[in-house]
Amino acid sequence: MNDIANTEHSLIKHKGSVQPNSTEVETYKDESNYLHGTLLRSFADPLTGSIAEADTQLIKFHGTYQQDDRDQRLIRQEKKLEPAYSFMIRVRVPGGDLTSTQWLKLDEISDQFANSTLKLTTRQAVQFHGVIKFELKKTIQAMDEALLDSIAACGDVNRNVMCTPDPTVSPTHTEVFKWAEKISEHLLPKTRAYHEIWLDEGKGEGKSLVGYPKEEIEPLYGRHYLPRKFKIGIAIPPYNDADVYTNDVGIIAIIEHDKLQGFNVAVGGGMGMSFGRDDTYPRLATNIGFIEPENLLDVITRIVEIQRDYGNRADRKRARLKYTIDELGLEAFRQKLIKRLGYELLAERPVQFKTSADQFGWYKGIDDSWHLMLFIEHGRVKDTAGQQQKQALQAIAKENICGFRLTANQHLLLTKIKEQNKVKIEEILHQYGLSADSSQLSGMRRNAIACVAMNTCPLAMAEAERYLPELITKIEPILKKYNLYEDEIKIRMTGCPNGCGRSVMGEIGFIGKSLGRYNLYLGSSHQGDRLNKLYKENLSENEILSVLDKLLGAYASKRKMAEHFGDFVIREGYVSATLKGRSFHE
Ligand code: SRM
Ligand code: SF4
Repeated sequence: MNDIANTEHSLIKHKGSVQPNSTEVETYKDESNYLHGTLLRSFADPLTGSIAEADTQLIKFHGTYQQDDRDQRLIRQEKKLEPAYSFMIRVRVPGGDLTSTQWLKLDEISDQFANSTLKLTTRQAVQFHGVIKFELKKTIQAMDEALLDSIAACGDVNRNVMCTPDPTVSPTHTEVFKWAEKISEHLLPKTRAYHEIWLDEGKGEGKSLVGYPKEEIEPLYGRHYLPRKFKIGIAIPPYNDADVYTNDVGIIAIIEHDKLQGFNVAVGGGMGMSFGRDDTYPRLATNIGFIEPENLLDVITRIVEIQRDYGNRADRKRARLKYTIDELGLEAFRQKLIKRLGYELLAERPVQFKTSADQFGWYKGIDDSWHLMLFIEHGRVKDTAGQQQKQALQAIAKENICGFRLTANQHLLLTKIKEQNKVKIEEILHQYGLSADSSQLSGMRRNAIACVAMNTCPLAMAEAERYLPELITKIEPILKKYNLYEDEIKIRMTGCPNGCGRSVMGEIGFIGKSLGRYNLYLGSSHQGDRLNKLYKENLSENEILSVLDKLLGAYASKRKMAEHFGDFVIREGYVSATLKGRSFHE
């Protein structure tokens, strides 16, 4: 296991790693003058690389987090230096859709202001890590030049809206994707704080408004915004690559005879929980009915309003919509929604999901253009000695011959490629040590997700992104031994139970307990409509390998035809099926 993973120093607590309670966060929002806070004063302070405590919470609404390099904590503490503060910026990319020009700009920014990597996230966004306080504004202005922003990419508001980046890209898929953009725009905060602070909008450089303006500037969110983050995803069956049921609101597009009929709406998904608190749990969104396209924004707005009015503002650990719904009762929630809408929801339409995985390699779309799904390990675009992924993608973007679609599985789909440009793309990939063909990789590696965790995430208890590739390398001989190398088995790892890598939706899920120790969860469905369940606790690497050897051996010898691993472990009784969030801990 990684040396860094075995050192204790990164677990030292720091300003920013201790989460403020609900009352504090509600007060910060209340006193922020609609997200202005004292950010300008914080940036002007030349004596520290950090910002004021209240501003660390407010800056999230602007898409930015204060972090410190956890690998350096102990060394700096011993030298009596302040932690190595820097900022993570999350770019808002509804549906993960970027042009070549935008990709080039993001690539340039990562070299100029960040740590020369791009992190493609599990919500189809892009993150920069390692931006210093004094260059935050320049970074956000550079993003703006490419028509990109980070408004509401974090904070107690609606986050990046996900949407299936379907490889076949039919006109109906484009129509559905447009809804992701519309929803994202519709639910953006209306305050001009972002434009004033970062883009110098208004008179004078980023001048804050004095006192509260008379007019209501947040008609939907109000001065206190939502009790907690809010997430929306859209899936287009049979693909559930947006892991639609893990969202506060999951929208499932119903397409019949190539025409968009409307959407099933599911509410109350969320992956986070806290160890030691069984009243926190992951939950999948529950279907509440079908709606026609013209009602989508209305329905979503009313759901947000209910969460705004009934969500728990006293306990941030139980503030997500999933708890609001479980507290009210699903039927009571539905009735409240119908009352606010003034019309009924129709009966949900039958839906069949086939997979939540990405489909790698070349695909032909209906408009004679091609799409290429590229494997990016845990979404970290970087150059290494063997593979210069970052340079390759930069070279492809410079050719301006395709679009860039980020996937919720942290991979990258190059879209709308003309037949004659396929060779060019293959050549560029080859030149930088890459291949368009991911079939050499094990099915498990292609189906792996890991959250960022160390060294930037302040909440990580264990490694994830820096460790899962190495762990899979050690599992692969076991897969080969049982002839399972090609099998698509979803494996996911997070460095803590917050669930950023949606590990409770892994057929094999790992959640970090402490450095080098993980809980093992089994039994999620391959198509993403069932949570997994705790199987073994606090395992070391050797224990993980030994447990997986037994499980995979049994799977290879006893599975039924085409039976997925997640279904097998339930049928064989290794774990019971988690049928609803509240029974996750049973
Ligand atoms: Fe997350 C907090 C990274 C997707 C649930 N998440 C964090 C922070 C910002 C840590 C913090 O609060 O200081 C992490 C920053 C790490 C870093 O250094 O970059 C972080 N989350 C990520 C990303 C980058 C993981 C990744 O490797 O891709 C994902 C960015 C998504 C995006 O573009 O918006 C990311 N986070 C998720 C998901 C998955 C999803 O949305 O599909 C979840 C589970 C779904 C859900 O929200 O229920 C998720 N993140 C959390 C939570 C727990 C929320 C809860 O309700 O309990 C936290 C902690 C919190 O909010 O207090 C958190
Ligand atoms: Fe950090 Fe935990 Fe999210 Fe991983 S799951 S990025 S460790 S908050």
